[in-house]
Amino acid sequence: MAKLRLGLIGCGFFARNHLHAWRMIPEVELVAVCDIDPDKAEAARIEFGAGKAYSDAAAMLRDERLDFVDIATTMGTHRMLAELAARRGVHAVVQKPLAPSWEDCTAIADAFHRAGRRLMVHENFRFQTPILAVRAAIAEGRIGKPHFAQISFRSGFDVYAAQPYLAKEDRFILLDLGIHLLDILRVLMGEVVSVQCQTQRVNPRMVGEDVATALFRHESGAVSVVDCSYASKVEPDLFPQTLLKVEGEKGSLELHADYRLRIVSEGKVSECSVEPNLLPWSAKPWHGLQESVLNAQLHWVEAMRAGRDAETSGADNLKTYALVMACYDSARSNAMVKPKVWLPG
Ligand code: NAD
Ligand code: 89Y
Repeated sequence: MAKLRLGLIGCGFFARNHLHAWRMIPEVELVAVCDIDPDKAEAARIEFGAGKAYSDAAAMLRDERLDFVDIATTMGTHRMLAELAARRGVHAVVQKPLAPSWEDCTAIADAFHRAGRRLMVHENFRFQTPILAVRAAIAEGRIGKPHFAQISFRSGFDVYAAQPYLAKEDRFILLDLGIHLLDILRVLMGEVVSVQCQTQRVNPRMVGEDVATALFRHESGAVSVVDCSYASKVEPDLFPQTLLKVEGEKGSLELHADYRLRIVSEGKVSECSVEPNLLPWSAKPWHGLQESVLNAQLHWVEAMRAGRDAETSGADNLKTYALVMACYDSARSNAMVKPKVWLPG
C-alpha cells in the first residue's frame, strides 16, 4: 500500500515530538516540512530527512502532492492553515487547542466537513499509557458504572521556559492544559450537561489564570471534579502526570503518583505499574506525553487506513472545547453553564 504523504507545518518546540514519532511510523513519508522561519524548516528537513523545506505553507500545499498535513504551530495560525489545507483537499491533524475561539474552531470543523476531508485534533493525553490502562479497566467493567471522578494535575514546573507564549495568554491553564483533562473526563465519564468553575491567577507573572477548579454533572448522572494548577509548590513535583480517581458501583480505581494504578474490584484490591515506555528519543519527565504523541499519530494512521474518523475528530474535539468555554463562562458569571453544541454547517 502506498505511504501516506505528509507535510508538517510549524517546526517548533513540540513539533520535534511529532517528527520523531512520524519517523517511527513506516506507513508515513515525510514529504516536506514548513516553518515561517526558514532556518528552523531547513534544520528539521536535515534532521528528519524530509524531501523539502518551505517557509510558506501555501507554496508547500501548491507544489507538493500531500495526503495530509500536520499543523503544529500555536493556535493563532491554526484556522488559516487548516482552511488552506481543506481548500486543497488535504486531510489534517491539528494541534490542540484547535483555535483561540469557538467561532474559529467551528469554522475549521466546517471547512473539513464541507471538503469531505478528515480532521483529527492532536489531543494526545487520552492516548497516554496510564490513561489507556484506566480506560481499559473501566471498559472491562472492573469498577462497574462510574458515578464519580476526580482528575487532577498540580505542578509548579516551569512550562514557560520552553513555551514562553503561555505566560502572555489572556486565558491560560484551561485552554492550554485543562483542555486535555476535560478530554480525559469525557472519555472516562461520558458527556457533560452542566459546568461550574472557579479560576485563580496566583503567579503575578501570568496574564491569564494559572489555577482552575471545576465541577461537572454528566448525562449519566455522574458528578466529577477537575482541578489543575501551575502554581503549586509541591514536592515531589509530578509534572506532567495526571492523577485521577474513579468510583463505580462495583469498585474504584486510582491513578497515583509515579504511574501506580490501584483497582478495587468487588472487594479485591490490585496494584500495578502503568508507567509509559521510554522511547529512543524521549526523556523524563516528558516521556509519557512523548509516547502519547506516537500513540495518537499511530491512531490517526490506523483511522486513515480504515477510512474512518479518528477518536479526536473535529466533531469530537468540539465537545471538549465546549467544556473549556463553559468553564470560562462559569468562572466569569459565577453561575452553572451548559456546554455549547456544534452542528456541522
Ligand atoms: P512554538 O512556538 O515552539 O512552535 C511553533 C512554530 O510554528 C514556530 O517555529 C513558528 O515559527 C512556526 N510558525 C508560526 N506560524 C507559522 C506559519 N504560518 N507557517 C509555518 N510555521 C509557522 O510552539 P510549541 O510550543 O511547539 O506549540 C505548538 C503547538 O503545540 C501549540 O498549539 C501547543 O498548544 C501545542 N502543544 C501541545 C502539547 C501536547 O502535549 N499536546 C504540548 C506542548 C505544546
Ligand atoms: O502546552 C501544554 C500541553 O499541551 O501539555 C503540557 C504543556 O506543554 C504545558 O502546559
